This record gives sequence, structure tokens and C-alpha cells, in this order.
Amino acid sequence: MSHPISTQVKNLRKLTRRAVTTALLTSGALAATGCSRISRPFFSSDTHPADYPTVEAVRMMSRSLEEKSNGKLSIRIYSGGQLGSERDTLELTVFGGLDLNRVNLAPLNAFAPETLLLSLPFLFQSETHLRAVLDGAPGQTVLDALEPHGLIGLCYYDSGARSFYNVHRPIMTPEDMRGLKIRVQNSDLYVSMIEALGANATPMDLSEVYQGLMQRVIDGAENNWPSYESTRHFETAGFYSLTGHVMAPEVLVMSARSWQRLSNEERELVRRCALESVPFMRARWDERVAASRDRIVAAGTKINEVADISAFSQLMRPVWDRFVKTAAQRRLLQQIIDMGESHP
Ligand code: GTR
Repeated sequence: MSHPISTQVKNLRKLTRRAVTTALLTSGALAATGCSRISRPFFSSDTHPADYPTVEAVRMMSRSLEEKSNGKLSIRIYSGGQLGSERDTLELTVFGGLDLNRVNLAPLNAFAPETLLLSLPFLFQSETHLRAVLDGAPGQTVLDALEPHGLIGLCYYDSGARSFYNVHRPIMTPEDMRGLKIRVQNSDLYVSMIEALGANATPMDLSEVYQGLMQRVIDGAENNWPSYESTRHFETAGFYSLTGHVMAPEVLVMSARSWQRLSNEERELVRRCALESVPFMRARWDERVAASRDRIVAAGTKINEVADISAFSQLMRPVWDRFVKTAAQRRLLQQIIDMGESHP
């Protein structure tokens, strides 16, 4: 029986992905057993395209690693989701088939509960507040919490604020969300946030959202300006409503297995180069937000501010209680909130 072209393309993509993944696992395993501790570039994954600020930042990190290690260390980046979804590539990273991975905090929510804290709705008062938290003690605590799960948190990258977009109407009040099928990342927190607004949450991989919108399997999704633009979701979902409900950052992680193969000096260098890529990324991010916004506006997208943002936060903030459970988490949350006073 012959399959439609789209299925054939999908299957081919899966096959290619499997071949690359097998190659990565094999070379990871070889490097683990060989006497030379590092015999190849680090392999790194990103769902975003090659010109996205997160990918550019890791490329910049690779250049400085290579320079500072006299060519011994570098990074080969597999961008554009070539290796699969963030969830799948994270598993690969934990098992050491991949050395580095740039992901959002959402796919980490399920196994490292501390990551939930930075993903809570209406937590950060501003970009200044967010950056102070990421660069400060609470940010470091969350990065450290990844280690027992087989991941070394190297640094955060900005991800701006996420807002809703959909194919039907501007979202002015929470009532406008009622009954809409909204794609979310694979995280229970995101599901709860959407349900708190009376909408239906549909967890789905990013790569499936464009098709989902085209075929009206979903009515909308939520994301920041650059992702709304780079995925071309604005072409189908032409209403973008600036709720800015979440400012969860991106994180660059290294497999603890790859980390164990590094000498102390190499570890220090990897950390330093990752941290040095952060200001570069932030500058590229700010430029990209402006460029994405211009492109989206030029396409005739209907963009609206939300007059009463508190109507959204009143409904969404109660989900905090469901996800912040332990005394340690509550203390960390309080620390994050307090930093908003000094960094408004
Ligand atoms: C983007 C983020 C990605 C991924 C994506 C999504 O903003 O950079 O890592 O989380 O959103 O919605 O799946």
C-alpha cells in the first residue's frame, strides 16, 4: 500500500534521525571506553534553526572553546530539531549519547521539580528581575539541582515572555480563551495553566504545531516573539495577544557522563565559555525580538495588548500552590520574589 507523501517524508525523517542518533550513541560509547578522554567535538542539540540566538550562542561558545583549548575542544551543533524533540534528546543526553543540549526548562519540569519554580506564571516582574535571578543564587540552585538527574547545568539563555496566539480571535480577557485547544509543551505545569483559563491543553512537540494549526487539530499555542516568528506559526495563527504569562528561560546542559570524562581544567573551561556566551546571547536575543516583531507586524498579524492582565494572573497564579510543595521550594520561591523588589 502506498502512503501519502507527507507520511513518506515523516518516515524518512524518522529514519534519518534514527541513523544520526545511532551514530551519536555509538561514538559516545566509543569515547567512553577509549583511552583518550575526548577524541571528537562535543555533540549538541537544539530545536531551533541555525540562525536562532540560542544556536548562535553555542556556536560562539564552540569558537572560544576551540581557541582556548588549542583546538582540543569544540562543539558540533545539530540544530533545527534534527535529532528530535527536546524530550527525546534530553533522554539521549542523560544516557551520554549527546554531550550538550539547549532546551527550555519545561521538559525538565517532570524530573527536576526545582525547574518548576522558574517556569511559574506571572513570577517575574520584568526582564531585569528575570536576569538577576538567573545570574544570582536562585538560578545557580536550580542549575545544581539537575546534577542528580545526570545533567550538568552550564548556563541560562533568555527566552523573553510567552504569549498566546490562535487562529480565531484576539484574546482580551480570560473568557476569550474558553474552549480553545491550546498546544503546550510536555509539562503538567503548562497543562494546569491553560486549564485554569478554561481552555483545553494539548501537549505536543514543537515540530508538530505548524501542521496542527493548519489542520485545526489545535486552535492556538503560546510562545515568545522569536519562536512565533521562526516557526512561521504567525502565518496560520494570526492573532497574537500579549499576555506575557511565563518567562521560563532556556538552559544549556551537559551530560554528566560526558562531564566525567573531562579533566578539572577542561570542566572549568567549558563552564567559563558557556558563561561567556550569555551576554552575547542576550544582545542577539534583544535584536532578534525586534526583528521578529517587525516581520510579524509586516505580515498583518493582529497583535493586541491585554488591558487587564490581573484577570489572567488571578486565575493562573493559584497553580503555584499545586507545584511548589516542599519547604525548600517555598524558600527558594520567596528568594526569587524578594529579588523583584531590588530589581524591578
Ligand atoms: C521556545 C523554546 C524551545 C521550546 C519551544 C516550545 O520558546 O526556545 O526550547 O521550548 O519554545 O514551545 O516547544
